[in-house]
Amino acid sequence: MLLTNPALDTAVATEIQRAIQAARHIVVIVHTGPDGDAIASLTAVGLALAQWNKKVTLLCDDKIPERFHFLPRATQVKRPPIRGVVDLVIALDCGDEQRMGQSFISLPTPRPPLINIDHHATNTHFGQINLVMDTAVSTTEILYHLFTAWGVDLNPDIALCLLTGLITDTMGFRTMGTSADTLHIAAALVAAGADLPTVTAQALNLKEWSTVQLWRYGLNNIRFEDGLVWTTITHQERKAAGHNGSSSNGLSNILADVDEAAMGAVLIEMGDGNVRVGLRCRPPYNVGEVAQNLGGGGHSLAAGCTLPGPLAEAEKTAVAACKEAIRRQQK
Ligand SMILES: [Mn+2]
Repeated sequence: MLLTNPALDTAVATEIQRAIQAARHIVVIVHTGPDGDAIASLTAVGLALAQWNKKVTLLCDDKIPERFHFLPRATQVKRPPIRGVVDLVIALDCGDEQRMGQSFISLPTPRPPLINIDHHATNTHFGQINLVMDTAVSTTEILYHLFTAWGVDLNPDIALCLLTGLITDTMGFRTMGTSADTLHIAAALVAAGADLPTVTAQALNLKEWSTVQLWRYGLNNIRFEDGLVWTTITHQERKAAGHNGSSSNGLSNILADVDEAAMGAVLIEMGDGNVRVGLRCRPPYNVGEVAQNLGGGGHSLAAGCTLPGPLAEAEKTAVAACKEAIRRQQK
């Protein structure tokens, strides 16, 4: 069962195929702090281009977390800089050039032509060829349509990668964009040999010990007032947890899922003194607006911003903004 998506621009799909066929060495890049969709897109393209006997380098600034090592080729992902002549670059799951970090900056100059394949609505179309489909729930969904159009053999390894992107970006088919199409594609991938329980266990359920430690500190400081559940994590606590990055790794979702609450917020004090604020809510509330008013951005149900320290001041600002948004909605 193969599905064809009327939204796929077949002219662009052909243009990309020609560019790949003409290139000898192709570098494929995903964003810093790669998530399941990014890693799975990277390995899927690596496997597909191997079918065309291309020399491919998979590149990412950051280490691939161990729970994603079940994906074929995940342990072969290199970190910049790369050596040798590069004919073509493919960026996956990146809304803009900066998301690629050093992997892009350190490319040999003059820079090789760039193909941009992504599903973020805010994509800046930074490539020479751009395939941006914001109706796709994941970058691997776009790749599914591309591979089908190109006649790539959807073997169990490739199906496993594509399903992993679908599962991670929809949090197991639970997000708003999940449609009948999403489920049809997932069914096709399972039929092609992808093991759904493995993907769910590895990409969705497993978490690092440092994440649970971070949550421990966060849950210990938790507050609930006027519809807002929030918490703060100091830089010292973050360090003690062994946590890298600025994400709460899902804690903000847990807070926003408190039945009696309207919004959830996690404030993490970073090493430079700034405070990273992660905001989540359920309809009809809108944290996108709150984040935007505080100089950040995101979607209506998931957004974030960075506020200057100290932590107590940032907390006052963010909490007041969230409570105000809740009050306005409840009027
Ligand atoms: Mn994605």
